[in-house]
Amino acid sequence: MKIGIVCYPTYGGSGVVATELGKALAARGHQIHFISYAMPMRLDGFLGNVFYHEVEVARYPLFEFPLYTPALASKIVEVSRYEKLDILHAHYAIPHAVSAFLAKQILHGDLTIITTLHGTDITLVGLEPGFLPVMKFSIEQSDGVTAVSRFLREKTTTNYGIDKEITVIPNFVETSKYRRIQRDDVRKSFAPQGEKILVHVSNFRMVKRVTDVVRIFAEVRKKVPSKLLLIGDGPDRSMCEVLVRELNMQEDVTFLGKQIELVPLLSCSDLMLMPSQSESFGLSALEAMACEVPVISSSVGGLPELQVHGETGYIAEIGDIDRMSRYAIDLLTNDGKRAMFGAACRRRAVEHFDVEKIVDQYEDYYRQCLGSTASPASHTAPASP
Ligand code: GMT
Repeated sequence: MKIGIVCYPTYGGSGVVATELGKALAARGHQIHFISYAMPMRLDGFLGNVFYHEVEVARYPLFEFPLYTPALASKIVEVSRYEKLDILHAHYAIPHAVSAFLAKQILHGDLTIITTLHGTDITLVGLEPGFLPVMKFSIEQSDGVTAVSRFLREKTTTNYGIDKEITVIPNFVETSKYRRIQRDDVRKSFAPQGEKILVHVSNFRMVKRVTDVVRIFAEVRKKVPSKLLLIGDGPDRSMCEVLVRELNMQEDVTFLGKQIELVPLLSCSDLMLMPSQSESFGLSALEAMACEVPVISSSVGGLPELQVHGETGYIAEIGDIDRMSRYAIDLLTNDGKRAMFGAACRRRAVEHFDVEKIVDQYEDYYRQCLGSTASPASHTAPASP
């Protein structure tokens, strides 16, 4: 198949899922055309069957705001016409599903559109009165809609009153790449005295409650010699840096900023903290689980679909720093239990969320949508060996 993938290129789960999906599909012989305003973060190095089309947004003194939505629609039309796309897969509904709808109209319907809902596009941003009618409309107009968790499917149906079938296809991880490796050098550089290592990965937005991570660590550190690695960047990072200094923990907390190579960092971690206020799935928790790192998380959104309380980690109410700290101390002071949880994490990642299984589901879904839209011309190319 020839598949266009529209996504955000930035450090965030939806862009990561879109990029990893495209790469996996390309490896199966599909031709993949990424469309975005910058090169997606994980689209590193040359890959056969993968093409990248940059959306250029014209600037003009009259425009106070960049006109991304029509520029993206025009780019979709161009790529679809000249590359003869079978499918356009939009990741994150705002504004991608809107541009996709517009492009389909211009193409007289000759494009099958699939929208994947990821999280705040539904639970936060899309609910703004300024967006809601357009969101509802563009989701309903997509030929296929998927959501990354059952939670998100339910939210979409209830919040928008959408009467359309939404298929749940969970996020995934490449478990052959995301696996625990021996990196004593990395571990030693952060924890020279054999301290335990806690890790958090996010885009440091308010919903991630990164200050809770710092406060949990402050409690843990009173009982367990430990270090905290904070990976990622975003609006709340400065506030967290201030908090770390206020709590006089600079020696034990490292802000690593955005990192692409997560495996060595996750491999030397003992525990991941994800105390989010909202989380439709929690992709970075899954990546940690694949590397045998148990997770202490809040109970929100799709997190209980991902991890099993008392088996792959522990789940507590949002903001219950006390309980999360106790859970963390329990796991960090019990090596046998932590190893058992780590093994359960890996098993769960491999059995339920491995890239190959989930990409099978996307391929089936593409075929199903192509079948039901009965596009006038089929551009399907044979898969290369
Ligand atoms: O909704 C967002 O915060 C943006 C999005 C992203 O691009 O990071 O994250 C969402 O999509 C991820 C991939 O499907 C999920 O793993 C995250 O849980 C989800 N974030 C939220 O729901 C807050």
